[in-house]
Amino acid sequence: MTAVVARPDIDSLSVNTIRTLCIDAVQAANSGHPGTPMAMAPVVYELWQNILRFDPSDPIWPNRDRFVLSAGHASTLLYSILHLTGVQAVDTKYETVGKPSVELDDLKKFRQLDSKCPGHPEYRWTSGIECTTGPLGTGYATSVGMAIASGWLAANYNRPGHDLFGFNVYALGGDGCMMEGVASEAASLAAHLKLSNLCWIYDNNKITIEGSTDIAFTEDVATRFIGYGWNVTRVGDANDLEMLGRAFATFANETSRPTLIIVDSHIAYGAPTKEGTASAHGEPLGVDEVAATKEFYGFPPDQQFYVPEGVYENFADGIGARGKALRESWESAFERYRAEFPDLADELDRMQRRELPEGWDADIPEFPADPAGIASRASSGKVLNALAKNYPWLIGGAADLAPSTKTLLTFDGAGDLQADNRGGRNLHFGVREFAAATIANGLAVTKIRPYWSGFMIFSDFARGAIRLSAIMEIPTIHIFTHDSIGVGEDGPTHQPVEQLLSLRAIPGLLAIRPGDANEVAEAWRFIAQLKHEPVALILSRQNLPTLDRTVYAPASGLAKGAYVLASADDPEVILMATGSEVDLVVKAYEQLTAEGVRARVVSMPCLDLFEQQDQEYRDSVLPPTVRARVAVEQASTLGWHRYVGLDGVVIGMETFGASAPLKELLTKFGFTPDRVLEAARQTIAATS
Ligand SMILES: Cc1ncc(C[n+]2csc(CCOP(=O)(O)OP(=O)(O)O)c2C)c(N)n1
Ligand SMILES: [Mg+2]
Repeated sequence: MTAVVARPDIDSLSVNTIRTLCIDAVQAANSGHPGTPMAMAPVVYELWQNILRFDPSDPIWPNRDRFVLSAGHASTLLYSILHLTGVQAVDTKYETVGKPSVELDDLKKFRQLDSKCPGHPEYRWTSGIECTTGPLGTGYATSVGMAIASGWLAANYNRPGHDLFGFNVYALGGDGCMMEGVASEAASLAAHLKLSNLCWIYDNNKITIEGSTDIAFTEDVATRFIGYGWNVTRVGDANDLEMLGRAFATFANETSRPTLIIVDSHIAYGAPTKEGTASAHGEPLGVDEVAATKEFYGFPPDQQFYVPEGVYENFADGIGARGKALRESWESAFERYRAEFPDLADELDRMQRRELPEGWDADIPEFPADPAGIASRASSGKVLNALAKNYPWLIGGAADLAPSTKTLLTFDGAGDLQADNRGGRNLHFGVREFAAATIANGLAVTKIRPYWSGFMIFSDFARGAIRLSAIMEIPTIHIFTHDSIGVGEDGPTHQPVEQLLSLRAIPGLLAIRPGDANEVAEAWRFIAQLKHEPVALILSRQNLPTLDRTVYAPASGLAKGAYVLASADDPEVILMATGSEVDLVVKAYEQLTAEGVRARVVSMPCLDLFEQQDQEYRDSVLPPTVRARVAVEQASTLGWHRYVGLDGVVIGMETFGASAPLKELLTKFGFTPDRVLEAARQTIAATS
């Protein structure tokens, strides 16, 4: 049972209101975790009411401080504070719609279908939620991206006398967040970048689901973070608002390190009933315990979702008034800035709405036909540079593989993002794929356009963040090179097999695997214009011939996901492929055509996009009457039967790859013109 200061002052009354709202929401849902919200209520109260530069009446004001609830299972804590502070709902056009983001009715429907209070906080669904959390550790890591974004915006857009940007980022996590590797990766990078605008609060309650942290987590967290280079401070009692205030002041005064505030707390179980304390960690309290707990707080035991008189007013007078004044003064500062720097202000406006700058695509190259060709990672590097030059807020980097992924921006002024150059456009994530993707998401929710890159095989390491980008509907660009057994000698540990399929399986993520340099150019043209869809751009290590587009259809067909490259009238067989295998099916098509077989060849760089096209278009590319079909892809065959049907043939990977020169691998695994021709004849025979 949490020791509560039972004075009926407005601070405790407000804290206890947060607590009882959380208790009631969890009880109504009969599911969820009330303990942590109860214990952390004073922390969130102190931060929101007295520290956070946030205006509930405009929760998307660009220079607001960010609050991330990394312990997403404590979501009722966030919903309660959004409700009590009166945070307003914002629509997809970035307009406030004149209604609260979270109403009491939403809290009453916690975890029910369509409630604004889902089980875990969801970005874009409930205004005031800065990023989706729930997978532990990822909120912490995402907050690092937000803190980088704050410095980047300040470095690029502040001008003498115009301190437009410089917001702080707070993230609250628990033991689980501290155990997860992604938080460690991100913490290490945050210290390297000297992100003094970043404050993590750690609820050190020494308990997780299986019980005491003694069973699995006995490290000295403070020492670890001091080792990273963080400023570490401690608050001995989560209920001590004054000590919490002092800890936040320590953070505010720190100029060269991120700050970790370790808050010792005791997870709240309800007050004991006659039968004893019934609730276990992560369960509703139960009716009797709820009543006993409310009595302990001095609240009417039989009233639910009760907000005592004076509580809304207290928040309105505190964060409400302070936040509004800060936001209004920022807005008038921005108008003065706009008068002096109209072009920069225009960039900021566009950025906030995810619109592109004028002339963004002016330098996207076209590649001449070339049988020797160019690796798609290399053509991507050229296109990315041509695009980024005209798209100032497109920034990113690699997880220590830029020489391989070709993502380095090399034009004048691009610069490296480091502690002494916060406005640089080349990020160095280090060998930290999961943090790289998560930090990229943090940049994306701050409206900077991010990309990060690595080897396709290690997309698995980042998968948790890739799917979060899709859930959040943010346009993070995940770039993966070395996309198949085309890697050759590196062998099976480095040769993706099931990754392509698994990326395609993430709803809303567009997995794009271009077949030649001009498809790469079209891919980037398409990606640049996306506002709400994340992308996995999948690129080869090895050279791919550049198709002669006077013979084959233009690469702009990529925007439809799949398109006919060339076809006989009334084809009797369809050959389809993606990425490096497009060349193989093109060669087979030419051979079949020379033999008098009526063939069609289809490039399918993005199956997700193809599925979005109407039936008529899809049938025009793959006519249902043509049942002789061959699909070729150096990846798991799973999924392709949808396109080749019962009579078709899929040439793909059924096993792991092997370490050998590429040519030998192609023969071993059947990626040869002969094998494709044989498959074509086989399927024609089967269907005629
Ligand atoms: C990555 C991940 N793994 C597992 C879970 C399931 N889970 C939810 S809460 C929890 C325990 C969290 O303990 P802690 O972070 O200390 O929070 P507390 O229980 O103290 O509130 C776990 C394992 C999760 N949400 N995310
Ligand atoms: Mg805990």
